[in-house]
Amino acid sequence: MPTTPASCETLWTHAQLATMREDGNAYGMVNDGAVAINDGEICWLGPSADVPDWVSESAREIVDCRGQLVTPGLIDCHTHLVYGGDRVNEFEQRLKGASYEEIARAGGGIKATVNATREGTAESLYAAARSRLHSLMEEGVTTIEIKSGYGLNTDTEIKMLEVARELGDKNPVDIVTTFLGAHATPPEYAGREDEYIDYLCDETLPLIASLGLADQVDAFCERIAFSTQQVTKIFSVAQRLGLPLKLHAEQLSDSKGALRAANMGALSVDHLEYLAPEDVPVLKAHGTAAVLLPGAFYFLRETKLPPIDALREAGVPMAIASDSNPGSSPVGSLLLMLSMASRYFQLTPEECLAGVTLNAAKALGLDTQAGSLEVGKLANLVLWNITNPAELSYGIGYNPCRKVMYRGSVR
Ligand code: DI6
Ligand code: FE
Repeated sequence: MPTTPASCETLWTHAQLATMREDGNAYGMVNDGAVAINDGEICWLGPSADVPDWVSESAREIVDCRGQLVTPGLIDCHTHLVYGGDRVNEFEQRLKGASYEEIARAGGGIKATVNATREGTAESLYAAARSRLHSLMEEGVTTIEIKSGYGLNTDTEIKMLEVARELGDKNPVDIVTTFLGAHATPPEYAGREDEYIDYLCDETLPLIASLGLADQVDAFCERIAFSTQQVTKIFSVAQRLGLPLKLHAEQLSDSKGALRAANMGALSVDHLEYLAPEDVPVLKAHGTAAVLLPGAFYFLRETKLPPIDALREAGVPMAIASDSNPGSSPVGSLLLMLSMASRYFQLTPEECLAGVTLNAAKALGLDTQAGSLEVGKLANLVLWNITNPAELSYGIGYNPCRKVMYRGSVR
């Protein structure tokens, strides 16, 4: 039987290839490596000296990386990129002594952004989010998760998710959308939290699922937000609709949300400063990733550290994300999060890079197609102006990103 000869479109050679595959080598490194791309996917990868003839003979474009670092495209697995307005005035209040929780309880905080997001047109929300998106993309981000949660009514939640989808349609980046209706109680339901949850469960979430606007479902489990029982209710509906789960958990206190989410098979639990070390094995048992958000830790001047040693010891995948949002993490740089994760959380540079590649893919359930350089995975690659991957965590405010390939095309 004649077979179609294998061919490839692009070949990058002579790179320090930090594949991030779990092969026992630090960074899954291939020294002086080459990677071949065809039809948006990686079709061959190995030492430059071993490039097979079918690759070198068919490649239409060959890029000599001159010994520089190539990594998988970065993944920001937790953002609130779409929102109206800003919270600069609240920042000033906090500098004069008010706490994040006090401001939230006084009707500011998330609620202020809800008002601005309800008032914003889809066009204005798109324009503001696009500029934030581009800041992240300039550093080699090729996949971004975006949550709703500043609408808190059906129409505005839909508007946010449509804007997020539009960002993915119009920009060379993959967008994963998350329904976060249970982010806060809207003013019209003040004091009637359970009724708000029922509204989300009976009306908003089923409609959003039927429109295909959400890839996953998140909630904020916290004493200023929703209880584990309320979260369980919305998660049960999500499960019935076939949507994967994740949870903002243990950010300000230990309400055992992470345990509940892991027991329900959540892809990730996020924040985790107040997670009890003894609860960590439950995350491991259910394959739930831990998403660390050093930008919020920094911006809220948190001092309680997530249980990093316990997470590491248990082998829970640790992801790092920007949590980009106007209230607790006004962050436009994922690389800065690597610096913060290494300095505040003592993550090694290898853990930091895994946190924005393979482990971030795990937190989104995308690790079969993204997060590492492996044959058959998406051709999302970054060529950096550095040779040692540790420099990505070491530099503060540098952007050594030189070239980004997204699904096989340089953008
Ligand atoms: N935790 C956070 O850090 C963000 N949301 C959440 O559940 C903050 C959102 C905001 O303050 O606007
Ligand atoms: Fe968040």
